[in-house]
Amino acid sequence: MLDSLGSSLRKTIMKIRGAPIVDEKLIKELMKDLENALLGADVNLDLALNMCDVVRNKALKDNIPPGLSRRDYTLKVIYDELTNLLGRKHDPLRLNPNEKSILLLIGIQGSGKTTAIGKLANYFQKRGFKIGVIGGDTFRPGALVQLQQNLAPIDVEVYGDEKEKKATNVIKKGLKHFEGMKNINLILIDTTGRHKEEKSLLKEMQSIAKVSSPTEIILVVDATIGQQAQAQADAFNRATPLGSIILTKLDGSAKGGGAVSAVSVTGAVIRFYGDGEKIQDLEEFNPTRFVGSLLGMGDLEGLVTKVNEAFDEEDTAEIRDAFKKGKITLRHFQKQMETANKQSSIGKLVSKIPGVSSMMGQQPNLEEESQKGMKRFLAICGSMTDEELDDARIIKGKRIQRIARGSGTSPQEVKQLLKQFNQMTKQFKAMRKMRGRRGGAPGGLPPGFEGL
Ligand SMILES: Nc1nc2c(ncn2[C@@H]2O[C@H](COP(=O)(O)OP(=O)(O)OP(=O)(O)O)[C@@H](O)[C@H]2O)c(=O)[nH]1
Ligand SMILES: [Mg+2]
Repeated sequence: MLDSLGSSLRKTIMKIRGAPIVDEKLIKELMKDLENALLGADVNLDLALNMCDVVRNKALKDNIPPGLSRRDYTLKVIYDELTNLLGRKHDPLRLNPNEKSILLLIGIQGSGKTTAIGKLANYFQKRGFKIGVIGGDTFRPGALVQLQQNLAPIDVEVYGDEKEKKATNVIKKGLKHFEGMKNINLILIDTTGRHKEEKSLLKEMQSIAKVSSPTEIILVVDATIGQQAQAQADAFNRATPLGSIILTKLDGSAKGGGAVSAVSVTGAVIRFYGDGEKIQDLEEFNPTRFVGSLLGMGDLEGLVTKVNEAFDEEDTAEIRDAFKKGKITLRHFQKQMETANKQSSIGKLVSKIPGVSSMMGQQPNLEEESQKGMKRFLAICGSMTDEELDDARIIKGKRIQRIARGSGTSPQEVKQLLKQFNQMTKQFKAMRKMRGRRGGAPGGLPPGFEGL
């Protein structure tokens, strides 16, 4: 997968590892290699240059915690920035097995729709779903036979009607056919590959979506087109903000890096990628894992953990110090949340923080709600200036409006967060006083605040 990009990136990593010292000269040289690797994979010039600038600046200018080498830190920065470039978050497709889900696949001619139907059927069958497939491609002769052949190995029923020439009619009939089957809980709809460009494709998509009410519309994009994938993803995003993307043919594409970064820059969600013609050649798209495999992560993984821990320790020391002085700010909370966000059992962690679960407008122990609340909290803090994070008292009037706009929340939500932050700092101060009197360890302090 993405062999040439992977191997040139790995060469850059080896160079850093083998260099006697990591200085400005070496970093400059490495950034040239990195730039060439990215441009060679058809990553957009501005994106590639911007990423190299960020790496250069961080590698040379950031303060590195004691005990960590500039070499290790530089490697970690490259890993982080590549992950940013290739997709910020892992957003897997989770379907409710207790409902009948419908996935509608669309895409221009030859993008890999029919193959992807087989792959998705296999993927979800392995996860316990009972699947029905509708052959909505009424255009290409033999389309139905191809679909049936694709699905034969996994014993999935395909509904089709070769006499029917109107796609919407076949789909309506197919849905009716599966409607009566109580055990079917996932219907996959293949569509016609008549379209060579986005406009006519999106028009057809809208008419099919009208008759099928899909749970999700998935645009299938051929990764061999490299950064041209951006135009498709953009047009699709505008037409259906709730859709997602499958990138295909990443195995055979020298331009795969360009396609992945181009789609990622549009903010579209990439759910899966195809890396072969066979039914099992489908992978969930997880940016960190994806970059990990590009870099030959095995040995980098330990390094990433080490660097994260070094920074977390520094943050914790700073927060401990602030607590001792009774000067907790929103910035400290932001840091703690970011750390908690990286960990897996967020719900449990968050519910341990006194006042935080209510601060984020949620029921304790509801993991999904916690994540939403945490995201909202981080979005609000992310729209504050340094000055505001350091002193929440100045956040009033116009500042509240600006923060709400910047974070996609309402002024009420910002006010709510501020109000609860105030209550929480009071609670902390009270705890500090009590400890001062009793001299014992407090119970129920948040993660990172224990042992203060
Ligand atoms: N190497 C590789 N080939 C793929 C992948 N996905 C699809 N293909 C191949 O791409 C070609 C087109 O795939 P189809 O699934 O028929 O594409 P389609 O979008 O249904 O095509 P139309 O219905 O004609 O629009 C076939 O030869 C597939 O085997 C992939 O991930 N890797
Ligand atoms: Mg097809």
